[in-house]
Amino acid sequence: MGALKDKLYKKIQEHRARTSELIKNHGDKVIDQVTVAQAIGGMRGIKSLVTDISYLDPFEGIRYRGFTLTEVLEKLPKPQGAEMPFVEGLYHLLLTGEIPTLKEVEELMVTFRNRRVVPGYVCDVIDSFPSESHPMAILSAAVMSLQRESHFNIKYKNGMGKMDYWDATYEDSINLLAKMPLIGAYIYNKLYNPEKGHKNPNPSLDLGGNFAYMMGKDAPYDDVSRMYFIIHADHESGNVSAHTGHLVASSLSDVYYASTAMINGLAGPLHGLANQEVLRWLQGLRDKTGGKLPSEEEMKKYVWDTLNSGQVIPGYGHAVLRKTDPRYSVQREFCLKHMPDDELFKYVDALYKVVPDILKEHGKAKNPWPNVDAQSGVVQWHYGVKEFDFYTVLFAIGRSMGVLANIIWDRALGYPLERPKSITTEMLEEMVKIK
Ligand code: NMX
Ligand code: MLT
Repeated sequence: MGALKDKLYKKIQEHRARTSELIKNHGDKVIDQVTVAQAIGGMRGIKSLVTDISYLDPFEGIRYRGFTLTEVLEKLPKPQGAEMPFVEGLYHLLLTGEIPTLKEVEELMVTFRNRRVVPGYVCDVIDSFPSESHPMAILSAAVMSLQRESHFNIKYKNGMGKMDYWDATYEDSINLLAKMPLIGAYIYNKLYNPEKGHKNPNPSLDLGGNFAYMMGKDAPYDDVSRMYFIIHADHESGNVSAHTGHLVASSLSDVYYASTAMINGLAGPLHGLANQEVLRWLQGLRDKTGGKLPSEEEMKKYVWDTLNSGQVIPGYGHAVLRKTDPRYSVQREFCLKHMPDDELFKYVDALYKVVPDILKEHGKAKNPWPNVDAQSGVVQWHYGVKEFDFYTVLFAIGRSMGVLANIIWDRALGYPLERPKSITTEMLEEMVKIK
């Protein structure tokens, strides 16, 4: 076993006893109740999933393994001269709960590098898509095509024991994570950069640095990539992408099936696709004002027009958060440092001053504050990635880390097939005695 897998195995053994104790001696304890509104309303707020990879507090925002984003960015080892940490270090943290040493990160980097070759048939799948296809559809198909590489499936067919499921899943997860950024860059270059074409990976670079290199971008886009992958990695396990990945994997579908499902869930405009919607919406505002920064009144009108036409304000609101998303704040800090005069950043900043009050007055959204997507596309745009259909692919690369870490732990702890119970409307009416 490698050092990371050894460490993970020890953590798994310790943790199994805790889960067994909870089920065996406290299995009947009630931890939540379900209302009619929750059953009809997307199960919002029901405590019915257990994960230790991350936890989302409505007012504080995300903590990865107990660390806030600010702490994660401060404590994880960084490449020399970089502002943002190694993405590989985050995966170590998500899996084990421990901040890795530089040596541990370097070992994981070597493991990733050794496994990042993307088979030619994956490139053929990507190349076969018509150029107007959405990058998320291409990513989904590319990851799906890798399914034949699954170790889990081979071992399962050969009678692998349940206690070993996590091990084969770990191997699959490293193989997939190592390839995801390369697949993303390949899709970008094929769709938007065909004359420059595909670049081979640079073996001396870390995951974030190599992604920037393969996208054909100079510094600080390497730090932008590290920041982007890290802040999008996980948001506890109830969000659509993480939950979908977990649900599909619970039937013992391998990580390629589960990650494809995660990607498909992320591609909706109420979830990950909101980052491209924000840019589309901002462009609409810019077009309306002929390219000049709109006045406060013009902005307010644009926001109200959007709401009155029955659309949502992309990048605002959240199912759990009840304050400004710290992922928005991390990116805002980056913008203030690196691109304070960027035109679109000024739009985003100006909107922050008007949108929350309007959403409060509108009276529907429970959270009037911006989420991660309000800010993320603007950073990409500034560094020349202007094809906003591509932004959710970046989200998906980051999110794979959280989803895969969760699936490994699901299997290590023997979480069963997920299968909630549904009831009919008539049963509900009977329960509340409407009829
Ligand atoms: N603009 C306009 N209306 C909104 C917004 C918004 N940004 N956010 C919520 N609402 C409406 C929502 O559509 C619902 O209306 P109705 O009763 O007519 O169905 C009402 O307010 C209550 O919704 P909430 O309970 O506040 O939010 P919910 O948990 O259902 O949905 C989102 C959460 C994130 C789907 C919602 O806030 C939204 O649509 N935001 C805009 C899209 C977006 O930015 N998504 C990205 C979220 C983060 N991510 O990366 O996934
Ligand atoms: C996420 O990152 O998954 C989104 O903020 C959505 C969520 O947490 O529900």
